[in-house]
Amino acid sequence: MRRVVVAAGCIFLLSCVYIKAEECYAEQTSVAIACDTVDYTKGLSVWFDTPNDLSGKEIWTVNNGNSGSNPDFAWEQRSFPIGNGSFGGNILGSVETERITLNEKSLWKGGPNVPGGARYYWDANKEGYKVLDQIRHSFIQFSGINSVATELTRNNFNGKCGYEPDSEESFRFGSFTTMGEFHIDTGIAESEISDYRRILSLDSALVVVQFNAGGDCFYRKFFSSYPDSIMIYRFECTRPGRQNLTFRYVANPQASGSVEADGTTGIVYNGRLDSNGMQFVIRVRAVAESGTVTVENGAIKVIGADNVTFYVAGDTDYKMNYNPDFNDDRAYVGVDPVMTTQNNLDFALAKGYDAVYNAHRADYSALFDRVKIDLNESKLVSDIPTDMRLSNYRNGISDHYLEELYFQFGRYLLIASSRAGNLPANLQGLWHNNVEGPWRVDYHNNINLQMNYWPACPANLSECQTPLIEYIRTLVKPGERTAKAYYGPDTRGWTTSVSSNIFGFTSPLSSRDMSWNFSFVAGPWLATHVWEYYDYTRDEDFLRTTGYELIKGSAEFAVNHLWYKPDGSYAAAPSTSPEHGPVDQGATFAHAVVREILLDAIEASKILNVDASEREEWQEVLNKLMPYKIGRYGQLMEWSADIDDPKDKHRHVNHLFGLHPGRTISPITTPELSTASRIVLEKRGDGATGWSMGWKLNQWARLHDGNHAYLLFQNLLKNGTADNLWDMHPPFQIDGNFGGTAGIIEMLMQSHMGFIHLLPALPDKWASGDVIGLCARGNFEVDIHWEKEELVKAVIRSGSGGMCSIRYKDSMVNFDTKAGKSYSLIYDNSLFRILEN
Ligand code: FUC
Repeated sequence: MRRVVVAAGCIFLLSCVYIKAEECYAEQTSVAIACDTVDYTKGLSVWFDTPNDLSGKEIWTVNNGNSGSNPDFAWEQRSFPIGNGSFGGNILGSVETERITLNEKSLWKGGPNVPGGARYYWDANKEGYKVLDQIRHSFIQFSGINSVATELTRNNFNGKCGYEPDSEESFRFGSFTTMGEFHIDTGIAESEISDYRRILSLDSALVVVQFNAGGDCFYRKFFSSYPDSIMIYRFECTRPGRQNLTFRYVANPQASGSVEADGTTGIVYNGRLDSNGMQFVIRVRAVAESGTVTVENGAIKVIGADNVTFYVAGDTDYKMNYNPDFNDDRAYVGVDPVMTTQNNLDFALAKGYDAVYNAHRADYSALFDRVKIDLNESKLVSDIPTDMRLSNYRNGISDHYLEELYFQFGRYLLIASSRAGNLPANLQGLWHNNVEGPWRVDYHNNINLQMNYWPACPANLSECQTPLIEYIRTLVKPGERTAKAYYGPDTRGWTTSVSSNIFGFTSPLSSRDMSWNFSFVAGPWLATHVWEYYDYTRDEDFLRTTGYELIKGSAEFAVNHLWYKPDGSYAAAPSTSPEHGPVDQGATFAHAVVREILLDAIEASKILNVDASEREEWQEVLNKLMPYKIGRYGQLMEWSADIDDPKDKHRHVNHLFGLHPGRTISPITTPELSTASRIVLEKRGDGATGWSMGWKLNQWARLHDGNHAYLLFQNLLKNGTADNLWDMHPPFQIDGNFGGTAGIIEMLMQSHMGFIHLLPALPDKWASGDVIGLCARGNFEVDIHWEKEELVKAVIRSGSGGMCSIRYKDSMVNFDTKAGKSYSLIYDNSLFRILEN
C-alpha cells in the first residue's frame, strides 16, 4: 500500500547521556563466538543456539480454528520477526535451506472487490433500531434481564456477514494472509556446522544467523527498512567464494501468478489473490561480490560468491480509503505494486547495502534508544540463550535481564509492526504464516487492538500510534451507517464492532452469540486512544485538525446509544460484558467506556474552546449515567444485577475498565471502588491467556500493588510466552507482549490521574533501578532512579511547559515548567528538592 501522510507525533530528543548497550556489554566476560567481530548475543538480544528444521515449510492448512498453537511450531515459537511497519518476515534460520516467511500488512482476502461486490459487502448491517424500544420496554416489564430482550437482541443486533471463511460464498470479512515464503538452499549440511547462533539484536533491529562450517564463519543478516521500504538479506563468509545459493519463492497457495526472471539477477512474482483479486508483487534482486548470478526456472542461482545481498521489495494494490464510495467495488484498490516495488528496489540498489543499513539503523535507533531500563543493576548474568533463560525463569530462577529484554522486545515489536503511513498492528502484529489465521488475524476491538497501543505513548513511541489513528479515521464513514442502523436514523456519530478488517468493516458479525458479538462501545473505546495521543503529545494542531472530530463523533454516538430511562437516568440497554454473561440493561463495561469518552470529549472541547452546548449535554449524561455498583461479596458488579459468580475465572476483566485503561476508579480518588475492583481481581485469579495476564498486570499496578503486579508479570513470562518471547494465547497473539510492556511502565510510573506518580507499584524484587525516557501525559519525559525501594532522583523534561504535578507515596509537589527545560527532583527524607537543570 502507499504511505499516507499523517500528523507527526512528538519527537523527543534525549539530552541524557548513557553508555550504548554494545559498548557497555562488550566489557563483560563471555564465551564469544570466534567468528564474529560484533557479538550480537550481547546487549539486548533474543537468541537461540540450535537451528530450526524445515518441518513447518509450506504446510498450508486452512482455517485452523482460533485457539491452540500454530501447526508450524518453529515459526511460532522459534523464529524471529523483522518488519518496517508494513513489510515483514520471519527468519527460521535453518542451515541447509534458510526459510523466511513473508508478510505485507495489507494482503487481505475479502472486502468489496469482486464483481458487484460493493452492494453485497456494504449490506452487512441489520436494522436493529426497529426493536430497540421493545427491548427496553421488556427491561421494565420484567424488571431487568429477561429472555425477550435476549432473543430480540440476538436476532437483530447481529449483522449479516459471517466470520468463518466457509460461512458465505463471497468471504466478505476476509482474513489477513501470507505473502508466501522464501527458501534459500545453501549446500551446507547441518551436520557440518558448529557454533550456531540465531540472534535478534534489539539494539540493531537485525536478525543474524551465524555458524562455523569447515573452519569458515558464515553470517546471514536480515532487516526490514522503514526509510527505504525494502527488506535485505545478506549472506557473508570469512572465506571468499563459498556462497553457493539457490533462492526460490513459494507463493500464497490461494493466489495465481508466476515467478519470472527480473533482469539477469532477479525474480519477480506478480499475482492476485483468488478471493478478491488483490494484486501483489514481490521483487528480489541478488547482488553478489564475485562469483556468478543467474536465473534458472524462476530461481536465483549464485555460484562461488564471497558475499551476497538480496534486496526484496513487496507491495499490494491496496489503498487506504477514508471516504469509500459504497457503490464502488474497487474502493480500496489504488496502488500499482509493479511500480512501487520497482521504484523501491531501484532506489535501494542505487544506495547500496551499507547506506541502506545505516539509514535503517539510524531510523530505528532514533525511536528505540529513547528508553533504557535497568532493574537491580542487572547485567548479563550468564551467556546462555533466551530459551534456556526462560526455562530457568519458569523454574523460579530470578532474571531481571530477561524482564528488561521482554520489556524492550515489546518496544521492538511496536516499531517493527506500526509505523506512520501504514495500517496498525493486527492480532499478530504483522506476522502470519498461513492463508488464514486465528480470528482472521484481524483488528479485534474488544481489547486486543487497544492493548496493542497501550505502550505506544508511555514507552516514548507516540509516532507508532499514528497508524491506529489513521485506521480509526477509515472507520468513521462506514461506522456512521452502523450507528444509524442499530440505534436509529437520527443517531449521531460513528462506531464499530468487535472485529474489523482493512476494508472499513464496522458491522457486527452474523453470530447470534451476543456475549462476544455485541460490542457497540468498541468505537468509543478506540477513540479514547485519540485523546490519549493528544494528552501525551499535547499537539493541539493534531487535536484541532484530526483528533477532535473523532472524539466528538464517538461521544455523540456514546450518548445517542444510551437509553434515557423513565427514572431520568441513562443506561446502556441492551449491552453485554465481553465475552460472557447475559444481555443486560446496563453492563458496567459499557458505562465505563462511555464515561471515559465523555470525559475526553469535555476536556478536548474546552481546550479548543468549541461546542459549549455539546459539552453541557455530555456533562449532563455523565451526571445521570448509571453509577458503579458494589455487589454482595464486595465486588465491583459486572452487570446491572448482582449476578456475578465469585468462581468466575473468565479472562475478560472489562468491567474494571475504569481502573485500567480508564481513570474513573483509583485507590486515591475512589478507594471503595478500588477495593471492589481488587476483589474482582482476586476472585478471577492470577492465571489466564497471555493478553489477559497482561491486562491484570496493568490493573494490579493501578491498584498500587507492586508485588501482585509482579506476580502477574512473572506468570505472563512463565506461562504465556514462547521461547522467542512472543506472547501466547495460545496461539501467538501480539497483544500480550504490548500489554506486558505497558504494565511494566504502569508499575514504575503512572500519569492518568492528573499527576505523575513515581514508582506507584514497585515490587520488592526491583529494589533498585533506573529507567530513562518514559513519557507522561502532559508531554513530560521522565527518568527515575531508585535505591533500596526508595525514590532517589527523578528528571523531568518538559516538552510543552506548564504545571507539573508529581506524586511519590503520599507526597505531592507542583512546579511550573518551561518548554524545553529539564528539572531534577531529589527526594530525601520525605522532602522534594527541585532544581532546574
Ligand atoms: C478476544 C478474546 C479471545 C481472543 C480474541 C482474539 O475476543 O476473548 O481470547 O484473544 O479476542
